[in-house]
Amino acid sequence: MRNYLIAGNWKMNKTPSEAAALAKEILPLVKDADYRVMVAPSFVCIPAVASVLKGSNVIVAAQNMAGTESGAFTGETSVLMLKDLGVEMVILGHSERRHIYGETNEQINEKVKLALSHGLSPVLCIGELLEEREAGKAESVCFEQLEKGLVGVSESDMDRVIIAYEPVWAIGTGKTATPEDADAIHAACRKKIASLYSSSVAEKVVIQYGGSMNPSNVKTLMAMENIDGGLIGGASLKADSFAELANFNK
Ligand code: 3PY
Repeated sequence: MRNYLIAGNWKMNKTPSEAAALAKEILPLVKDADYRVMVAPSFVCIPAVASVLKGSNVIVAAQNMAGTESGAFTGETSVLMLKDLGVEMVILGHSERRHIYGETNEQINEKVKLALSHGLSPVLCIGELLEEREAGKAESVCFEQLEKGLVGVSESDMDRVIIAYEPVWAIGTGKTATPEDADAIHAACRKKIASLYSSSVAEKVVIQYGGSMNPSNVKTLMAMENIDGGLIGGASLKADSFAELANFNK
């Protein structure tokens, strides 16, 4: 059984004091979760959230980071700063970063390698646009994002890489891929990873589903063979619904 990960992507929501309050509310509700639980507040909320979650079972992640360690990069946040705050994971290549801010596969790959070299686990997001799905290109888009995002990542580092499949048309729209459709892409990505690395890496790699996962669809999604967790947007902003997701198996 893979090391499932239920993760909240809080995006650009909550002030530091609101984020700390949400973390406080979540903590007792997920303390007995059977799987890994992670939250990703915005950069400025990380110190407040990390201090609430210190020593708990909830992992603190960032939603992005710079592709370089330090220097003249106004407005950017470095992996060193994140590590110093106790961040253990970082979401990279979210579709909002790719499509609103124009991040390329090459830039995302730099970040993936930098995160790994500093001991952080990257959550590499992949996923197709609606028009790409309709043109029958869902798999090929995901394969390209996977392949280019993982250039130079060694087989041993793959232990720390998490993949999040987020069909862009299902993000923040309330539309979810059917469990079967999502599982088919997850299975295809696993095969692709086997061809890039080995079947044992592919068998172990955690592939989360993201895109309007919520308490009413989590069980059917998580019942699929190749779905190993969720990267959750809106439903992670309320303690009770996030807790339901984290405890989906109870
Ligand atoms: C969503 O579910 O809206 C997400 O984008 C999660 O990252």
